[in-house]
Amino acid sequence: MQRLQSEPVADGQLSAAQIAQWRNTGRVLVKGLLDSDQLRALTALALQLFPAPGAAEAASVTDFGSDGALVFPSAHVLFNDVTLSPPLLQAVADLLGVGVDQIRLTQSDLWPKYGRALSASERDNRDQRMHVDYPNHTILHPPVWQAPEAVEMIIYHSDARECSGETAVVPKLDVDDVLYRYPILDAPGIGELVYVNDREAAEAYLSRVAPEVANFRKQLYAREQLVDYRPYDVLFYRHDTWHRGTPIKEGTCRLAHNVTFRLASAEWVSTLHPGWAWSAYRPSQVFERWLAQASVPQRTALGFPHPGHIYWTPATVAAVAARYGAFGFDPAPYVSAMSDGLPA
Ligand SMILES: O=C(O)CCC(=O)C(=O)O
Ligand SMILES: [Fe+2]
Repeated sequence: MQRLQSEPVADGQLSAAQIAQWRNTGRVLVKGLLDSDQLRALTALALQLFPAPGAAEAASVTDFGSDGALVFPSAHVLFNDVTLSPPLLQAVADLLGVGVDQIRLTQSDLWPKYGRALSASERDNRDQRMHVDYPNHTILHPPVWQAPEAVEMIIYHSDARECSGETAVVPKLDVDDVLYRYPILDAPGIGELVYVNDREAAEAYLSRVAPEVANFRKQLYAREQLVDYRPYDVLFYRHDTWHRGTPIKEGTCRLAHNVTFRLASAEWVSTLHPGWAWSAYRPSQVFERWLAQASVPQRTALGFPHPGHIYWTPATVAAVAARYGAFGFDPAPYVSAMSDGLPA
């Protein structure tokens, strides 16, 4: 099977060719984008937080995510910093062809996937059915291919040579690629088809209830490529990219960090974690502190109004500064671009 290898970024940024690859084929795998010292520290933290392979608790983890253990915003500031690191924000903006102030975070979850010999149920993610991610990220359907509204990524913290479990992706070959017929309905969990995660169970179900769909999907599996990831490679993909998770080698654990951003205008793309404000009131006040010290683009990516936004008036600047001033919030960027708050 074809393996997709990472390509270095140029000067800390995605190259024009890498951007075009994402826009045209639906995926690009890059290396060298993120700060590896910061990521190594995050790997160490994740290894402390999650059960070791073989531990009793590991055996019961059969689906996506860390169950809140490492999601944004985290008490572990390092995790927040990686989620909204400047090269990552810039890469997302470059892929979508917009300014950094036009992107919004909707997902950040770092999670362990453990190797197991058998799938535990139809909902097990051990050997996933081919799918696209849009059904549980947006309440609509992705727009036409040429107008993407979101960027998904996986930052790998493990090595495919040790744990296998490569994400499989189906590149879009050209504008008329039949495997990318629109709308995208050929997967369990869309329309009347019920959600099944396990590949064998899903394909058996589809052969029974929707043989044409099952037949179509054979071509998807035939064309999949395996993402030959190394630590800190980043796979950028989309809500309309065909892909799936494959089995992790028994006795090992793969750490992967899924991060998603949408266009500010695409309000129908859901934030998958509790709303950011829900993290205030923690005794550590870690969210308030993080927000106060974040950069302007980092705050904007959470929906905090950008300097010059009509929200900012002398009254609101003073009020927000009063709320966050104790944590070091500097209102200067919002003051200098302020509207006077009076009707024109
Ligand atoms: O684990 C992977 O490599 C992919 C996971 C995935 O696609 C999903 O859970 O939606
Ligand atoms: Fe997925």
